[in-house]
Amino acid sequence: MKSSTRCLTRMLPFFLLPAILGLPVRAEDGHRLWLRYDALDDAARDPYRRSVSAVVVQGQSPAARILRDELKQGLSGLLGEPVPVSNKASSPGAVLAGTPDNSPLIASLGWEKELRRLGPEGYLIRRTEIQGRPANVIASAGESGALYGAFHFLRLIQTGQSIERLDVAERPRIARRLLNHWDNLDGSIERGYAGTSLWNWAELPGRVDGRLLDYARANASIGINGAVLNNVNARPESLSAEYLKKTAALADAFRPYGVRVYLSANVAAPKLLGDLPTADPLDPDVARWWRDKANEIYALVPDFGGFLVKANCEGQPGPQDYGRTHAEGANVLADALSPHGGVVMWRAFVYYKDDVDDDRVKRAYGEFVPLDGLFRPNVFVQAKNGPLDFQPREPFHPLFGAMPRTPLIAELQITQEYLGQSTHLVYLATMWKEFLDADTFAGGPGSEVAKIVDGALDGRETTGIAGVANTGSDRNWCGHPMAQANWYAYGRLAWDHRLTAEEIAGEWIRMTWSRDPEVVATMRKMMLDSREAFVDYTMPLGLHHLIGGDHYAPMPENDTAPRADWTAAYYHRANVQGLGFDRTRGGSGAVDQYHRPLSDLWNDPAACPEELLLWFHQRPWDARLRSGRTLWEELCHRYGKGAERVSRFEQEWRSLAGKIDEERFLAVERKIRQQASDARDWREKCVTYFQSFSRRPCPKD
Ligand code: GCW
Repeated sequence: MKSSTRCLTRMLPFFLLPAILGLPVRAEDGHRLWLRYDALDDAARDPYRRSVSAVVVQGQSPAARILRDELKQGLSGLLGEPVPVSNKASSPGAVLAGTPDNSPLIASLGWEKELRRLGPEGYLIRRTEIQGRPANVIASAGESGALYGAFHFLRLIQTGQSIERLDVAERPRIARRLLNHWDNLDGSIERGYAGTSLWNWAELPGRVDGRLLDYARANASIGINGAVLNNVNARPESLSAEYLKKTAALADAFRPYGVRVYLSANVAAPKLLGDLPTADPLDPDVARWWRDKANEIYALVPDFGGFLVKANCEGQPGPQDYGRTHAEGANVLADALSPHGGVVMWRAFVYYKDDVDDDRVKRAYGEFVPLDGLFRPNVFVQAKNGPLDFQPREPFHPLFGAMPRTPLIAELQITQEYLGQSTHLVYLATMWKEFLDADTFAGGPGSEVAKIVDGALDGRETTGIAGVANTGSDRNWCGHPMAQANWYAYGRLAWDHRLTAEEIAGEWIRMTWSRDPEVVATMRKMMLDSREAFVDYTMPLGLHHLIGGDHYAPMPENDTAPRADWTAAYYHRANVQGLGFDRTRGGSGAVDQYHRPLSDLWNDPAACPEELLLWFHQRPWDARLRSGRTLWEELCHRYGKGAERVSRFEQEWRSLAGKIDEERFLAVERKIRQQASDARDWREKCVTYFQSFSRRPCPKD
C-alpha cells in the first residue's frame, strides 16, 4: 500500500475509507468465516473460468440440494460470474458431484469399488471426461462424502491451486470428529468467550434459527461430523421428553450436513429425572430406565450418536457414589445404546471432592488403567491431551498408550480457557501437532499419539476425537477474529492429522483474509509463533497453572483457593532453593506412568526437554541449562522473550494496514494491543514473584 493511503487509514474513521478509496462498502465482520467466496482477481480466475462451466448435481435429497447450492454459490462467487446449474454434463467443464446412487452420470463412471473403499465420507475428485467432454467429478459413496469433496474442490480454488490435473482420493483418518459444547440450558457457556449458546432452546422445536444451518455448514466444510450439544456438567433435564424434542429438531437441521447430535448425560438422571430411589448402575431398574430412555431418544433421533459422561468429578454424580467402577457405570449406558448403534464417551478427567491428591496429574491413570478390557466395545474413554487440564504446555496424557484394549478419544480444547480466552491470538494447531506427533513408545518407537487415536497402532476402526468448541452467538462466532483459525484447524486435523500447522494456517488465511502473499506470510508467521510466545510469557519451562479463578490473569501467588490443587503454589512449588514439581521417581513418580525410554529420559534433569523441565523436576535456581544460563536467568529470559515477541505482533499487524478490510483490521489491532499489555503484566508479575524466592537480580537483557 502506498504511504499516502497508509496515512489515510490512520486518520479516518474506518467506515469512510472504502468510499473515499472507491472500494465497495461491505460489512466484513468475520461472520462468513472461511467461506467468503469473494471474486478472485481477473488473472487468477481465468484458468478456473476455462475449466468450470456448470454445476451438475442430479440428486434431489436435502443433502443434494445443499451440495448444489454450495457449489453454485461458491463457484459463482469466486469466478465473479453466475455459474449455471444443469442436469446434464453437456458442456465442457461441468462440475459433477454426487454419489453413484443419486447420480446416473456418476454411476456410469464405474468407480463404485474405489468409492466403497473410501467409505461414505471419503471422496474422489478427478478431472476426467464425461460423454467425451472434459469434466470435474466429485464422487463419493455417501452424501456426506460428496459434500466434503465439494468443499475440498472449492478450497482449491479459494487458495489458488490448480484444478487442471486433479486426481484426489481422500478419506478421514478418524471416524468420529466431534465438537463438545459446554453449553448450559440457560444459554450460558462454561468457558465460552464468544457470547451465548447458539442453541435457541426456548424457541425449539418450533423454530430453528437460520444461524444453526450456518453452523452445520461450517462444520461440514472442515469435516466435523458430530456435536455434543450440552455441557459435560450436565443438567438431567436435557434428557427430559421436552428437551429431547428440541434436540430432535437440531438433529433434523444438522443431518443433511452430516453432523450427528450427541448429548452429555447426567448419570443420576434415573433418580433426578425419573423417580427411582437410586442411580446405581448395577440396579436392574436403573438399567431398564436407561434402556427406555435410549428407546425414547432413538424414536426421535434415529441417528443419535450417544452419550458423553463426566462422572465423579467436580461434583458430578457417578458410579463411585454406589461403590461401582467407571466401567460398571459406562457399561449400563453402553448396553442401553448398543442395540441402536450408539456409543458412550466416558471422560477420564477425574479428581475428587474430599480428597486432594499429592499429585493430581496421576489420578486418571490410576483409576482407568486397571479397567482396560472391562468396558463394552461401544465405550470410548475420553482423555484430555494432557494429564492436568488444558495448560499452555503439558506432556501428553499417559493414558495414551496405556489402555490398548479400550478406544480412546483425544479431547482438545478449542476454546482458550487457559490460553488468553478470546483476547490473545494463540494458534493452537502447533500445540495439537506436538501432542499428536508425540511418541508414546507404547509399542516401541513410532507409537505416536496420533496412531493410537486413529486406531493404526491397534488396528482399530472405532476411533474419535473431540474439541471443546469456541463458538458462540458473537457475530464473528469465536470472539477473536483469529480464533476462528482454531475451529478450522481442529476440523482439518481431525480429518487428517498429517497436515502441518503451517499448511492449515496458509489455507485458512487465504480463505478468510487475503491471498496477498505479504498478508499470508505475515499472518502465518504470527500464528506459528503465537503458542510458543504465549508459553514463554505465561508459563515457560514446564510451569503450569499460574492462574487464579478467572484462568486468565497471572496469579502465581495464588495459594488459598478452596482446595490445594486449585492454587498455583501447589504446582510451581517455588522456594528459596528452586522451582518446579518433582514428578521423578524420587518425587511423585508420575514420570513412571510413561513408557520407557521416555520415562528414563524425562526422569533425568539433564536429558529432560527444557520445555517440560519444571513439569517433572524441582530444580535449583543456579542449575545450568543448555543455553549456559542458570534456571533463574533462563526463566527471566523466557518471560522477556515471550513479551517481546508479542510486542512485535503489534508492528507486524500494523504493516498490513490497508491490505485488510478496516473492520477486522481494527478489531484484531485492538486485541493485539491488549495482548501485548497482558504479556508485559505476566512478565512483571511472575518475575517479581519468583524473585522473592530466588533472591537474585534480574539479568540485564
Ligand atoms: O478445565 C476445567 C474447567 C471446567 C470444566 C472441567 C472439565 C466443564 O475449568 O470448567 O468443566 O475442566 O473439563 O470437566
